[in-house]
Amino acid sequence: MAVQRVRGVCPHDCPDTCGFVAEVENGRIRRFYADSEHPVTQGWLCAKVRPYLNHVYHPDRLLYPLRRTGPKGSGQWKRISWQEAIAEIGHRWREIIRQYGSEAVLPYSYSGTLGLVQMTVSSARFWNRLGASQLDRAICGAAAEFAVTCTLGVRHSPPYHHVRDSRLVIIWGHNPVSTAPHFMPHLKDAQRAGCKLIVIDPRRTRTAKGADWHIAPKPATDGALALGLAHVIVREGWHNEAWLMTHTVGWPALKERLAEYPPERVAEITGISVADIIELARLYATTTPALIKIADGLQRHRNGGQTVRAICVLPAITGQYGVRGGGLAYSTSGYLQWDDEAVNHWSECPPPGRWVNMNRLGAALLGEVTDPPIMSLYVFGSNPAAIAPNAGRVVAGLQREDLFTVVHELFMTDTAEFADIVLPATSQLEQTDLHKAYGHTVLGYNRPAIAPLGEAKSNWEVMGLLAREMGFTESWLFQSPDEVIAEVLAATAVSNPALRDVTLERLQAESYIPLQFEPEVPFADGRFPTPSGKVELYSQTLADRGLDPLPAWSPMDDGGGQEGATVNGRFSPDQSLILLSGAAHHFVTSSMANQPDLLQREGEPFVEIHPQDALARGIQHGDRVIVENGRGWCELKAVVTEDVRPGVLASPKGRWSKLGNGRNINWTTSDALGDMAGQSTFHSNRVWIRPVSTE
Ligand SMILES: Nc1nc2c(c(=O)[nH]1)N[C@H]1C(S)=C(S)[C@@H](COP(=O)(O)OP(=O)(O)OC[C@H]3O[C@@H](n4cnc5c(=O)[nH]c(N)nc54)[C@H](O)[C@@H]3O)O[C@H]1N2
Ligand SMILES: Nc1nc2c(c(=O)[nH]1)N[C@H]1C(S)=C(S)[C@@H](COP(=O)(O)OP(=O)(O)OC[C@H]3O[C@@H](n4cnc5c(=O)[nH]c(N)nc54)[C@H](O)[C@@H]3O)O[C@H]1N2
Ligand code: SF4
Ligand SMILES: [Mo]
Repeated sequence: MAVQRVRGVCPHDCPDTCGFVAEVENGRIRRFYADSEHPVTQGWLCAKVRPYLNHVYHPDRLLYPLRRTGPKGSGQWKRISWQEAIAEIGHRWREIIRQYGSEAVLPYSYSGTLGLVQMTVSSARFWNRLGASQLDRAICGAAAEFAVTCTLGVRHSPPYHHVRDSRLVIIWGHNPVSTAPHFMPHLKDAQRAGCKLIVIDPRRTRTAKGADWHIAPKPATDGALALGLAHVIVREGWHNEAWLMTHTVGWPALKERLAEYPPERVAEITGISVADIIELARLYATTTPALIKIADGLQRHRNGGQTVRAICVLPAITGQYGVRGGGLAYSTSGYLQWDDEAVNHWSECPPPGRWVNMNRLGAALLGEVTDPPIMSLYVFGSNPAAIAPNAGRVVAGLQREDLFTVVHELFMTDTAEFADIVLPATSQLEQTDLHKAYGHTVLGYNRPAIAPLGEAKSNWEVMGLLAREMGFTESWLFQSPDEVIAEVLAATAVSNPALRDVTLERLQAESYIPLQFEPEVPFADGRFPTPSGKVELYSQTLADRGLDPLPAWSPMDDGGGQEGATVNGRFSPDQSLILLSGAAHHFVTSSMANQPDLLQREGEPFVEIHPQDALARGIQHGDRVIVENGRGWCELKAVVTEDVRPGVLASPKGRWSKLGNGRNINWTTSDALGDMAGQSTFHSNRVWIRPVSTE
């Protein structure tokens, strides 16, 4: 039989949204590789997705629906049919809805796939029609998205290759070697042509190792650093007063505010010397074009929104917005927003249910959300027991005997272990979808390469089964994936000219369609779609919400949850450290963290600690250590290294608790919300660390 080449798109939470090719023979994929014709992927995939066939054909793939037969979490299951599974879900939901109302059902999904059909529409239409609780999807970048939108009006970002025109790049709390790898070849070329790279991160990341200058501030002090740089720039007269007068609102007020951030004070807050602050300000203001590149890790702090606001100030005071090779690179999401009504069909649904912040899952399940309480949880495309903050509370919530939990998954994850019903999900190679990206503007169509393995079904297919079971009849609940794509494309094209000649048929024929947006350099036309039409250094939107309308810095303020601690004596404030848990190089959060080959490359779960901090606690390289606070604890291997600054620990996110000793780093992280948009605050995490041997 002939070999078929099928093009697809990487579904994972990554700005690169690569194109790939699967070669299929007799219904099985023989080869899988990067598409050399995809303009961003350019023929290579990252370390995580290169061995993707091991993921898709993993012997642990869930292939049939399962019903729990023992106590929750006991791992006792019985295979059932899809018909039985759906009937049981319907039966339980009808009972719950009769007694508590439909808001007692909470769908929980996030970034297992970023596709239009399998994520966006699958987490909208059916649940809206049901009148379920709405999930506030604030776990990742909510504060930065809000802060950037308040300040600049929209999330527009230059194409990766524009960095070739930069003379200076500041990568700020972002680790693209691991998290946006296809940016790197362009940056490397720029560096070879003389561009200087500065990385600001408390940890010497893979990205920082390739920098000319690595600056390691204390965590959550970047807002002060940014305002300190602005202070110096203005004091030295390196700012662009004319640009500020024309393109911004609130410059006089901000200028006054900057007086509060002299380098001496900022040095105290950040742990960066006065001389370094002045030198950084000088380099940034006098080497142009200068690009500042951020992502979301930076703002996963209690003060994360204001941190991003402060950083947004810098390209404004130097007049760098709209300059090719300069400005701010954050996200391209704002270029293409799917038509809200076509995605949601709000107008044909009951009024939206109350909002539940996904960062508060544990608390919500344990009684924070009442009237009605959450009586059923439906999880898909996410692994909250491993990835949500304050995991001890999440797991306690999942253990509730009276909670009816359904998990739709490819694998028996930490979360699926607590389900009443487990449903098998298709992988990207078995489903249809359309992907926009947050790092570029190439639209990609994913065609299934193979039939679903076992009895696996896609998210959208299950939504149709559930809709029928619940007695719904609206045709938009039962469209094929291609029909969903065609409807949303057509509706979005009405207001977005870039989509005018993009059709399903073209996508099917061409697979990848690079979209063109004007101007190519963000804000080169001087237009900022804020209420004032200018860069809002002073934001009335923030003032209206009772937030500080000017950028500011406040301390991060996590107490380590000691309030609930039973081991008080252990937690003396001066012994505490701040634990950062950013991206692992070989996983996408918890996706792929069950792949033997990738697990081997990542090594056993570890925590990095500075030699000084290790010495003070009697910790040696390679020791088993307990990382703990009032919220919980987990056991890791100590890596003693100067790659983290004193006072800081680093341990990558994404580990499956069940593949270790039952707990991962999120047993310590905080479920407090940040200063803007209900943001998660994973990195504002005060912990204590000790060798396992000491009690
Ligand atoms: N390989 C890989 N790629 C991924 C992911 C993954 O898990 N693995 N996850 C994907 C997802 S969901 C996302 S949202 C993106 C995130 O992409 P990034 O934001 O690039 O990744 P993070 O590692 O979360 O955070 C970046 C850096 O922020 C630093 N940081 C934390 N707190 C502070 C601070 O206060 N100040 C400063 N200056 N730096 C700080 C951390 O040390 C970390 O190195 O990556 C995506 N890509
Ligand atoms: N400590 C700490 N924790 C963090 C973070 C941090 O910085 N530190 N970062 C947070 C961030 S930024 C994010 S975005 C979240 C990400 O957390 P999640 O959104 O939960 O992402 P993943 O861990 O990748 O888990 C996705 C799950 O979806 C499943 N899946 C994949 N495709 C499909 C599909 O088509 N259908 C179904 N039904 N399932 C599918 C996968 O098998 C996987 O188990 O993690 C957060 N957790
Ligand atoms: S995870 Fe990112 S870099 Fe890796 S294949 Fe997917 S889109 Fe490309
Ligand atoms: Mo994320």
